[in-house]
Amino acid sequence: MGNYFQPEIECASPEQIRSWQDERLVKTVRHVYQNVPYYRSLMEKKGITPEDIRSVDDLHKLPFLTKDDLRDAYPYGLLAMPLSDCVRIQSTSGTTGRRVVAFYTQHDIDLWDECCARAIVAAGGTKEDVVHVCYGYGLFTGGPGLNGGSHKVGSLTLPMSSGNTERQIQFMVDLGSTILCCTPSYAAYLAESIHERGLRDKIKLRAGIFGAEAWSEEMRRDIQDKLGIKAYDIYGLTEISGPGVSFECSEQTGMHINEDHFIAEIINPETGEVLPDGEKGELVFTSISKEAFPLLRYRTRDICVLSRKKCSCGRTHVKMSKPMGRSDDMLIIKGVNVFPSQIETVLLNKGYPANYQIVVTRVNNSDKLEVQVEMTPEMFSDSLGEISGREKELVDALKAMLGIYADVHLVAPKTITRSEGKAVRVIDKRKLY
Ligand code: DLL
Repeated sequence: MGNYFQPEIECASPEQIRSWQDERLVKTVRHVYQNVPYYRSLMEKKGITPEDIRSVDDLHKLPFLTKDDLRDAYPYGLLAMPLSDCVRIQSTSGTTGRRVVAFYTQHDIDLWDECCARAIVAAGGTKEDVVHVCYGYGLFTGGPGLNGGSHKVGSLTLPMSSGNTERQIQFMVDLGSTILCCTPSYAAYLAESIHERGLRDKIKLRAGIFGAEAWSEEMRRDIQDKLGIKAYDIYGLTEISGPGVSFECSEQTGMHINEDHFIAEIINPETGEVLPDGEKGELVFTSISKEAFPLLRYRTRDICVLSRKKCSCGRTHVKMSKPMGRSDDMLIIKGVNVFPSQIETVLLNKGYPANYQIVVTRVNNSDKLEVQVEMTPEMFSDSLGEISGREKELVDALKAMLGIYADVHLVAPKTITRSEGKAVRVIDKRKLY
């Protein structure tokens, strides 16, 4: 238990961070080469040995690793420690293809908890806080990660898991929760439910730590206003440990990556070329402190930008922007690249709640984009003429943003299914044809 703002690490000089990275990278490469035949053969195919990797400057020589590699190697093929030294597994949801399973030694769990503790402290958390965790527990990393971080900080931890909104709100009121941890879509749903019950004055929340899915600045503002809190972003992925790979500080302008544990690169997703800081591309991570499941140059598919601009919080670790979508989330509709986040920005800017669904179909060999959007109760009481005027206004705004026509349907409040975990925003029916 303790103060997990660690200035000697989080505010270290770039030279110091670089020297940790050099040393830990060399050690990790040796570790996987010796203990993971899958890695050894990938490196041999590229004609390199651990001796070729002497510092971060040599990182580009290593092969990339993709989710397909993880699926090929399922379940034990990338394990770098004896199974008897592992104490935990976590896993991705596995909605497409085989699940990915990540292994942890006790050292790996401690490191992960520490990363989450840093995130909680950056959101103003202390041992006086009541941390309400309603990310799912179990194989998903959200619940266990924030739970471990909260313990390290010494806060009172409510391991609520997801679901049962009635009980969530009851505990929030009764136990005086001060920090809420869940997906942004569930935070929006909780905010809506708290308002409906007239309980806004009975809750003591002052901060939220929201991640695991894309959310826009507009959605942040909406949640902050409705709950009267400051909402912080947190990012991570199961393969690299879970939440806490990066987190926001009070500046709210991007997430500091824990560079003493992870090296970040941005690459051109088409060519694999490494891009300079400030350019948009695919985020690639190399974990340099993990024992059981260290990954070298893992392609996340998340598209973002890195920034080394000085941060007012004093932390020196590089910041990543909010992911602007995943390269595999991008929809190609009528030949045009469409990110769901672009649609969300238009809707929230026009005053709609973040309850929407994007449906893509193919009619007569042509793609059709439909956007179903919930109205607020006030809009719902408008006349039919006014509602169709609103639909037309949204069609125009979406055309201006995307460059293509979208069929817009305004639907009654509460029609679109609420999510307790990651929201399902896109239904691409073309995959069924
Ligand atoms: O979502 C880990 C996590 C749990 C992060 C709780 C934050 C909070 P996975 O289920 O493996 O792990 O999904 C990882 O989710 O590659 C991103 O595409 C997306 N993602 C995670 N955090 C964010 C975020 C967890 N803050 C995938 N903003 C990642 C946008 C995010 N996308």
